[in-house]
Amino acid sequence: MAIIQYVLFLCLAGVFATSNQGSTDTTDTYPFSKIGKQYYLVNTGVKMNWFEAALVCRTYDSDLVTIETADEMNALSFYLITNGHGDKYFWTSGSDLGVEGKFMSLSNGRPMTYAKWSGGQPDNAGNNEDCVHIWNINNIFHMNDYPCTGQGYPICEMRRPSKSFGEENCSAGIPKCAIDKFLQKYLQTADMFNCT
Ligand SMILES: [Ca+2]
Ligand SMILES: [Ca+2]
Repeated sequence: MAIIQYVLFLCLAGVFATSNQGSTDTTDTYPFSKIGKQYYLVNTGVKMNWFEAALVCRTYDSDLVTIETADEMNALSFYLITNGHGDKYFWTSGSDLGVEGKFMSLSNGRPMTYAKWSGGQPDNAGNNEDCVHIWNINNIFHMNDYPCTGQGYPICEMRRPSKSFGEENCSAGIPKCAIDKFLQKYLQTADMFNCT
């Protein structure tokens, strides 16, 4: 009898472990903190160059921050100032490494849609400023192009779930459902090129 109870216990433990994995993904945000409407990891442990900062964020399955709106910029600026980081430089995902003067986000591969440059920036000083950091000018953080090999701290942005797969019939946090939707869309698109 004791063995049956033990087996039952193991089965139930397995069920609960599985159900825990599949639920409440959205509340499991550690070590990211909510700043404004999104989650970020502001890493002020070690200064590093832009390339290292991008890699650090990847180790957290995240990306260097792409600041997309004035609200996002203001929320980050307020957080950094009020938490005693007003004297530090922080890396963002922006760079014009590919084509001089064309600032792109390393995180999403697209042109930067928002910028809050400080006065006279971007100036590509010394023909050597291709990475975008934020720095504090008069108690508000602004953007500046800066040498990619310069030093700063990473701000990593937690990835948001993609909404492009038609999630109306999918429960949140079930990757297989998203993959199924993606494949459906892909196959529909592929059919367009099938002329036979
Ligand atoms: Ca540049
Ligand atoms: Ca500059």
